[in-house]
Amino acid sequence: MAELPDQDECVELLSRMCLIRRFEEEAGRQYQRAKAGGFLHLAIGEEATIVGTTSVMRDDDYLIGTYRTHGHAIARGTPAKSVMAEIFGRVDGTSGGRGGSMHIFDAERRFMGGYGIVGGNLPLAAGLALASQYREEDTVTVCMFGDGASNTGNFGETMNLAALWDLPIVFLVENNLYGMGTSIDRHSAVTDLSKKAEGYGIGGERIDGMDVLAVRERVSANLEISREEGRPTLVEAFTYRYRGHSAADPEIYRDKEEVAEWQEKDPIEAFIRVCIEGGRLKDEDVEEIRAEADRTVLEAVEFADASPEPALETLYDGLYVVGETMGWYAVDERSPEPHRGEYGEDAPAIAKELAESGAEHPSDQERQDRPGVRG
Ligand SMILES: Cc1ncc(C[n+]2csc(CCOP(=O)(O)OP(=O)(O)O)c2C)c(N)n1
Ligand SMILES: [Mg+2]
Repeated sequence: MAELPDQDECVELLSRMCLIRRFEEEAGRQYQRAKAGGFLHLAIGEEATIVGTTSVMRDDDYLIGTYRTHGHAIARGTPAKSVMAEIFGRVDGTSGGRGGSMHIFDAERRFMGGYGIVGGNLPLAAGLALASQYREEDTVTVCMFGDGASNTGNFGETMNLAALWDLPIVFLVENNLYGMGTSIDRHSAVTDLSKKAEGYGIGGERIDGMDVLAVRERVSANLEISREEGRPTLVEAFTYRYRGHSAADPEIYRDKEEVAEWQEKDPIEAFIRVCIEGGRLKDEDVEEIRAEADRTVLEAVEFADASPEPALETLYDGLYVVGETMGWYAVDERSPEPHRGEYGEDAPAIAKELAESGAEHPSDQERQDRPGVRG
């Protein structure tokens, strides 16, 4: 059993977990009220894995996650109101309202997103760690991803390079037993994910992701290995999401008993028990922590609601590639030279003009007439 930290640390850990839980519940409620567009993936049940990990990271370490990362940003210190405003698609959101729930990002706190492509954050994590190595900094990148992501080509490619180049990364698998509606024994040939990178030279260990203290202890040890020895490590944390994959999941792939069984091991309730038994917290402290989380989240909703939507004329700001891509587009039809709108200050204006002139698919003849189209 991991050692119980001092009272301040216990308050901090519980406060973060309660804030994330309350935030996620409210985000789900607001989604039902059509306050957010796109998808919404909640991490209720996974709080100990998230908070245990971030609580032992240094401020200058990097964290990168998936599309289920409202809590990761909050755990890293991003204000709840900025995360809520992003979910609402408002200008005061972490990505100016352009990313939404799946693309929370906070470079200042080194939370590097927020990605919708399953496994897409793995090679990016390698890039972050390579940057640390290149600059001779002793920062470590923590890359969190799901059990499902361990089946992607990116997983193998990233493990190989990370091991080959001795990159300081802790790969942290949030094994919640499902990739969408597919259980791990139906989606992964090797179900012990701590062993899945062994063939690439990266050993791993399994931990109880519902126990915040166990997560802290083992992630801390792995961070030190990656930092001191300059090499990748892998941790598989067993956790569980109580809600469906996304807000649009009817959950026909698991029964209610299974969910209830995991709820018995609730990471917040379990930690409260340990803190009370260990004399670190009293019932009143717990009540106050919950009330504070409630206040913060309700303020976050108010803030998000009052924040304006991005102005229409900013629609094309921040786009990297514009021009013909604003209408129909196929890679093999383009010539190698730069295209209209891909350079110069007039790019946003051209993009707007093209979009306004209609994005409908052109006729075959029009396609043939376009410059660079091979007959
Ligand atoms: C490359 C890619 N393939 C498929 C999808 C559709 N998709 C979204 S989430 C998901 C499951 C991922 O499960 P897991 O990695 O276990 O993460 P979890 O949702 O359980 O946190 C899939 C298949 C996608 N977003 N990206
Ligand atoms: Mg999963």
